[in-house]
Amino acid sequence: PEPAAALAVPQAGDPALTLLARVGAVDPASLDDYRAHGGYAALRRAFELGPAGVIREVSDAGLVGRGGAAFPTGRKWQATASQPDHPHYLVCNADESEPGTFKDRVLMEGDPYALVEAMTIAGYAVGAHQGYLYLRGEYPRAVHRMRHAVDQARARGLLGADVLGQGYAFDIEIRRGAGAYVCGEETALFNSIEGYRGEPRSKPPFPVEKGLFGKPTAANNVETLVNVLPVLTRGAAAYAAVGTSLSTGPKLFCVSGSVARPGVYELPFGATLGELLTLAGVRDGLRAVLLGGAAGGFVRADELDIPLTFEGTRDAGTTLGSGVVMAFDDTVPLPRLLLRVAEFFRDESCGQCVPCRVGTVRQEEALRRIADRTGAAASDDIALLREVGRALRDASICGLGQTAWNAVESAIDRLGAYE
Ligand code: L3W
Ligand code: SF4
Repeated sequence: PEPAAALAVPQAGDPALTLLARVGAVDPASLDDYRAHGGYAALRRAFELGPAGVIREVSDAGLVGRGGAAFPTGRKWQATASQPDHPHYLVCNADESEPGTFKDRVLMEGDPYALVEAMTIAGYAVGAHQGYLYLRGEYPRAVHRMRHAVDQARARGLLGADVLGQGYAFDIEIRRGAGAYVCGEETALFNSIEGYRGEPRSKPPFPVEKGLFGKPTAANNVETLVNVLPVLTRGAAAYAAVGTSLSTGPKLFCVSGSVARPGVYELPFGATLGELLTLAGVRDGLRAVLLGGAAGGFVRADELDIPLTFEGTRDAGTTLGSGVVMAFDDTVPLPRLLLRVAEFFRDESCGQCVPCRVGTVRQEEALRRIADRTGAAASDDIALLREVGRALRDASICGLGQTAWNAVESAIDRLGAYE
């Protein structure tokens, strides 16, 4: 049977969609069906434009990364392509592990050839001949479908020594993760591929200069890469006309929690949080919404007019992250929920740096003391949480430690969690 995540795509097959248009409408096992649904038009266009032309289109489209940090994709590709050191690599980060994120899974399971085509275009643009798809280990169906798609593409001359007879060599190797959240951090992911422990490296140097095997590497999220297809088939201007001037194009949102219709929703950037929740059938008694996942932050039920853009959420003092929208009604015990978030970070910390290794433990201890207490939180535990949170944010090596206090802080300051 199809997994819940794929079945839960509420608008599958809707021709008005861009990223989800083929999901549910195309046979994910059939390269011919993919082509019959417009597949490989973008790669042909890429060969017409040449690598520099592709990067120009992606830059002009205003495409920014969909993994959470919104870094401009064109700038990343240009920086990789211009490195004198060789070989260059293309890495697709499909280690989708942020709690509440399941959009990349739906793309890979429902439209796997789209990712193969998009990775080929990205590799061509940055001058790579080898791409790696680092796929979350807990996604066996996505692994199966992506493997099949890569094999079929290779058998039909769409990967390999001479892609589409254009004299460009490119191939894709799939690597499975082993369940560590931190391996979604790009440099930990490189270490994992190289056979080392999945521990993040200090940045800079950025991967565009020294990435996988110490070579120039463009690392992009699945959804980011799939966006390159409409950028090329529709053109940069048409793509950039969707959304806002700073957040262009369509975005996938992963809606879960206290809603009638959880699933992956595709909307143009700029819709409000309230509009999205109405589509998903928000239930009565909404208390809070967690945006951006465990690494993100809570907003209140009276803040649903926040625009779902990178700049809109930032201006509202929160984050869009990778597109997580988790709704909580007033039956959810907030102290227990925050304790669960803290347990997650303590569990997933790689232990390499002290602020995170120790800080995530101290944070969990304080939240457990608070959760186990029946009355109001002791102010000294809140003060301790703030002190630990500051150290986590300021001194951790990677995003895991830097964001481990975000949700707790927002629950205290925005929701008045312990008042
Ligand atoms: C060249 C520079 N490249 C930055 C590159 C950098 C990376 C990208 C973003 O992710 C986010 C966080 C959460 N020259 C560069 C440069 N780059 N400066 O741009 O970099 P950075 O460091 O801002 O972010 P990051 O460490 O890659 C942290 C979000 O990720 N997050 C979500 C995780 C989960 C998922 C998922 O499950 N799919 O994404 C967790 O923290 O929002 O903003 O490529 O190399 N000067
Ligand atoms: Fe490891 Fe945490 Fe330090 Fe990141 S912040 S390197 S996960 S210990």
